[in-house]
Amino acid sequence: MTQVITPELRRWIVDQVVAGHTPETVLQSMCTSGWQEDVALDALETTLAQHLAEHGVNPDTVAATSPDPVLSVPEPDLSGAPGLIDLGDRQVSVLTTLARPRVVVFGGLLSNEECDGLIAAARPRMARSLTVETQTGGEAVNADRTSDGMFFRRGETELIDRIEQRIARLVRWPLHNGEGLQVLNYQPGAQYKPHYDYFDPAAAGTATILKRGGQRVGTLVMYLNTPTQGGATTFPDVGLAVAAQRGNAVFFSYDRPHPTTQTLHGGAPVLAGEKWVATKWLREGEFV
Ligand code: PD2
Ligand code: ZN
Repeated sequence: MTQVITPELRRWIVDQVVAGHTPETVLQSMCTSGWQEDVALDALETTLAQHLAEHGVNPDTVAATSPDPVLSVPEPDLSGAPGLIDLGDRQVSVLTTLARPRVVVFGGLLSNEECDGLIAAARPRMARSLTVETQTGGEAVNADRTSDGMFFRRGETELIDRIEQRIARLVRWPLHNGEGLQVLNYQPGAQYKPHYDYFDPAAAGTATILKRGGQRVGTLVMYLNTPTQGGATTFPDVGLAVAAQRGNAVFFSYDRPHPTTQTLHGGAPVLAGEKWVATKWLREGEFV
């Protein structure tokens, strides 16, 4: 009997693994439901390799990392399900929370003046975005990110220092574990294809990158303007889209550098108007 690998089967396999089931368990389920073991194994391997390649992940990552939680992560204090969090200099609203992937959407993290101040300071320094290149440990232009970008140094200006201190209080994570703020500008048509923000443990350049503060364990994307159309931050594994609204922010954390965190995310194409964001990446240890 020939067994056909349908698109539905592929989707089911990916869903099982993304939900945290090991490939061995998925194989067992397939065999229990009548698949020949060698055909099932082939379908599983082909499907997962294809899925990982589509998302730019080295398949060795899956074998190289443990399924157990390994890292502590930043986390806002949401005990008592507050509608507002008082950060001393500003009250921030909690708009949406999701347990897995861990996602929290905040309202009013930045004032309009702070958003405009960041854009004005970043604008003269914008250049085609580079991403950290895990193959080499350096930086490279990435075709998956069609925005322009720049980095501020941590504490570079009074405005940046104030915002960084506020973020540290919001997610209860040391200021010194944060990378410098990155500002991105997307023109119509620009996007950031789905990716993971952690560094691929199996990539050759990762050891070098990790010397500066360890893994990334959390991301805060702050929206500095409201695009006319498009530009949401999307989480394809769970079908979530966070609208870009000036002053709001989306936070997500990842307790291991692994796709089971379901933190695959992207910036949807801007359809009309432009989009400005500032991203704060949080490391395990002090970022130097
Ligand atoms: O601009 C965004 O929405 C976005 C999406 C995905 C930003 C990032 N990733 C990032 O800065 O890592
Ligand atoms: Zn990202």
